[in-house]
Amino acid sequence: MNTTDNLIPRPSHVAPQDGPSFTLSPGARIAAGNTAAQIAEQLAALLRTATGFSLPLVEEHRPGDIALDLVDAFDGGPEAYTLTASEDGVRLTASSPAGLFNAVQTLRQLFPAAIEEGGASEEGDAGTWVVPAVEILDAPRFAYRGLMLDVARNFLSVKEVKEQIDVMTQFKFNALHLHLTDDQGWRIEIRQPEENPSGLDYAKLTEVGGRGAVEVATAVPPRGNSGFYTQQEFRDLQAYAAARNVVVIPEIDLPGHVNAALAAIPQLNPDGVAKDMSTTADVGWSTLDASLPATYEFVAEVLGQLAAMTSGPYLHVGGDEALVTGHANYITMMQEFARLASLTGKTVVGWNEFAEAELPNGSVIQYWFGDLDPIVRQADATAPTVIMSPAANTYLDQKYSAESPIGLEWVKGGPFTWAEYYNWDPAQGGLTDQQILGVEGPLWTETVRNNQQAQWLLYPRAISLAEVAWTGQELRNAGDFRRRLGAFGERLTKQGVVFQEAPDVEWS
Ligand code: TNX
Repeated sequence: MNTTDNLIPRPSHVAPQDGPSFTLSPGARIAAGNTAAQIAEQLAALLRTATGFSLPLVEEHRPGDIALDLVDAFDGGPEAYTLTASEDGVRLTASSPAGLFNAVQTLRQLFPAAIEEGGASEEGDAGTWVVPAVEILDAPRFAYRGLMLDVARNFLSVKEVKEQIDVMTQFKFNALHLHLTDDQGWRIEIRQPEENPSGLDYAKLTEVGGRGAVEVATAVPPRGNSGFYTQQEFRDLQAYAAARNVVVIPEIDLPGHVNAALAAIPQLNPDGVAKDMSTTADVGWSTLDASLPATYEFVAEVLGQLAAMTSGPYLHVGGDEALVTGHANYITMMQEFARLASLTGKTVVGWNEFAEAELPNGSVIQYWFGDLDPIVRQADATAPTVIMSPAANTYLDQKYSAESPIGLEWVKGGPFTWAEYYNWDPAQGGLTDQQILGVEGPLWTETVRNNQQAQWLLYPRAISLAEVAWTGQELRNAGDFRRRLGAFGERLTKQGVVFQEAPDVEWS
């Protein structure tokens, strides 16, 4: 029988009960009020596929059912939940759909691994679907638990990104940062505005920039995929994510990493001549020009449209590796870009370099490398404004070992396995939990060409990050995590998820 101690991420309180376990029977129903119906339907869909039971949605529960309850007050915030399972039924409670969604992910892991199998099973399987008797009380350590996909170097279609969302959400990730623009590609439609003083042709961003991609000899195939999202597709993607408790954070990388824009729009160049598109994986060689009025007009328009099509509260303005931008120009531009971004009503996010500029109140700093001290000093002491992505603990694009066929290897301290991404505390260098919004693992895609390759770099390391972001430091233990990771292998395999079979893990 499945046990209660294989859960990932590990919940705050798990109390196995002595009484008889719960068995999902062919006549079971899923009970949920109106506001929880969407989550209940997702649970029903998952269970129907594996069990072949009809599992109708109903309003009132009776013994033998799974009940989802939205309640008013709740300790632990909107994402907290309780789960109780006994012979009588399963009951999930939370104060928000997000909390119920989390509860459903936990319940999924309490069923036997066969629950992950597509294709309804035989009738003789009634009796298989047993959940151990348990009481769980759970809440996340951090509000923001994210992954980043670099769709600029290598484009991933809406369908591919949705598949990534399907996998990440079972680990209670709730944020997906999309790196939409870079030197090699521009991935988001920007429409021609009515007010256009400098006569910029915004359609060229995707006409020219959307056709680009990176090219790296060791990648398979060497050239990345090109493409872009229409505004409609971007909205559709966010709706899909939101239904799964995932907020999308779009990034326009500024003022460096902008060659695709410089190639699309000649007026962004001081000589008025469009650059050529580039496929090199080099970084830090392009920049916007601080003295051109078109620069600010362009950024205001792009961020304005991006904010209008973004349902979440964040806009990411990049700010990393502006190595050919003079310092004063960098500060001038980043300050103005951050101001323009906050004028849209969104919370501004940027890579840690941008913290050198004067930022709107409440701006979020994504720490990835360098001196943490100034970030700690600048971080709001009372509000969570730091996302922790230290490269040596979170960079999912790095090789697992020198033999890894794909991945980069510039981050010092490697090789990077599930253990390096598990054994660290986001509250470091004087940062407190109160100052930390959360944790994010970026997947740069210089060497990634499809979802299978992406998954291989992501898993199992992203699972480490999920537990770092969710579970209190005092409850984390690498040895115990390794055991649970091994037990999870069977589920990943049944889901068809590609993962690196870390040699120090006993995979089921
Ligand atoms: C640095 S990390 C970058 C990216 C590259 C990555 C490769 C960061 C904020 N910028 O432009 O893709 O290295 O690992």
